[in-house]
Amino acid sequence: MPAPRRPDPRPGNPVIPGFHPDPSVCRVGDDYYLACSSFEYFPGVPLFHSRDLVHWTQIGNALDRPEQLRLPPSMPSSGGIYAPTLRHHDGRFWLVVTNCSEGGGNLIVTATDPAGPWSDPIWAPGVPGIDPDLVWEEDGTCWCTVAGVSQVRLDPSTGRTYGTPHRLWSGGPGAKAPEAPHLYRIGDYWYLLIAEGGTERGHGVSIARGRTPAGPFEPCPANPILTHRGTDHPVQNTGHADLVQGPDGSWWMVLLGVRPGGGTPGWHVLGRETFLAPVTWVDAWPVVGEVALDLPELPWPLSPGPAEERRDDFDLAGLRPPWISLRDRPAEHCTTEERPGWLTLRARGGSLDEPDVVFTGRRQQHLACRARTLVDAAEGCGGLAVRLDERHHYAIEVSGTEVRAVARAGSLRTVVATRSVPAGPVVLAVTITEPPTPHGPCTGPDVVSLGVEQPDGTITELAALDGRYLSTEVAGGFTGRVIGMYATEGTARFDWFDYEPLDGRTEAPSP
Ligand code: 6LW
Repeated sequence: MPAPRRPDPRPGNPVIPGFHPDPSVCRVGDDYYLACSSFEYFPGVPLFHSRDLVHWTQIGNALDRPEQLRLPPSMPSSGGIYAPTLRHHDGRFWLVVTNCSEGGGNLIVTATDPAGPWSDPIWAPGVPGIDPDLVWEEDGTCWCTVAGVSQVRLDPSTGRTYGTPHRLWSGGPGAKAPEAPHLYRIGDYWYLLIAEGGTERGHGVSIARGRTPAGPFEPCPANPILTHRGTDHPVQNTGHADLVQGPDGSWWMVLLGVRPGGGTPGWHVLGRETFLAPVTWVDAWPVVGEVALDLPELPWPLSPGPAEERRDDFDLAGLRPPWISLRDRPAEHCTTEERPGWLTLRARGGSLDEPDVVFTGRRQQHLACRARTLVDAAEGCGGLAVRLDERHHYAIEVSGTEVRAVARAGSLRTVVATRSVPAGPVVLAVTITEPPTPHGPCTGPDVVSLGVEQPDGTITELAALDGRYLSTEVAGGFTGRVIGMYATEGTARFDWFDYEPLDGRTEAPSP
């Protein structure tokens, strides 16, 4: 049975909580930058900045214009943007990533300021797979390495490839899914870091080294250099890593992991999160320290965490970087300019069960939290949802004077409860808490409560639902929960949205 989760520590791991998988990191001077996958959400590829590797502030999204990212309306969840690599070379940031949707492929964008703007995409159709990595030799030759693991020479400024892709090294015998390659020149060797075992409980990180970027590669005798498979560590599925060296010469690994909760087999609900681990070197091989919830002392002072902005009043012309919309964000369906100080969402038909419902939200980043929003649905139907995908979500919505709590799990969809409310704007609330103790082997990971706030501030609960149905172990896929506002009929307007951690960790970035 999985070990019970501990509450979120402060400061500590995960360093970027919530659905932020496949981290790729680079450093320029004293500044670190990190990019993650984003799948079916727009804008794509969230970008973070840090001075201490622990506190990260989202500074933008690399793919934030429709010319850079088009996701077909019918694309199911967990399609779209997979696994970027972020590097700094020759005075510019280079980001290579795969758009796995129809009409997509591997693309490169560049920027001088990682906060943007990023260039239009340079397509690289000759790159033969997902999880692309870029590395340069001293003479400027650039290699692109992909899952499998294979490699091709590439001109990243044109996307043109040269020669046929060649196989490098596929990890340990029998391990599935050799992927997430990153190639580095460190000292006298070229190191090929990969993930293997799949992104589930068998996940791990292995490494090999060679004298040239094309190999041959000699596997590390201590492989996998990181895995939590078969352990009761509170962080599971550890893998998909990237290495970075601090300005003081110390080495660090960023990686993805999950925090399963509840009984057996354990359900993780926040998606794959970004963790940090120290790295030392023995005999020219990296040794990964513990992926500890409470991080060890760092060799530099911690910088202050990002400013806490729990409430978004929608008082800017656009939306802050952490807001993500499903597949696209055309102004006619999602805008803060139509009624200043409000987010206006205009439905394009469909319900939350459709892949292209009009939905804008933020990642759930805390195991326990509360989100509330003031909605005016006089001209339609809108609400507040905890969304894993189109087949797994819980929502509280208002239409006229009726509030409904709705649950969708797999092919079952139910209106769980309804309540009459006076005409006019209403505050909808979602509160997520750990399940009551005692826990048993069948206890779910959390409880999702859907309610309406009364004028005196108390919340009337319409439904309290087992959170396991909004977990990756039930729903499948690569994402995590996103809490957000939606419109399914006419127009719904939202005056504010606030998100409050309830588990003691307060410094995570908020929109
Ligand atoms: C990604 C692969 C992986 O392409 O999951 O955990 C896939 N690793 O490297 C989707 O994130």
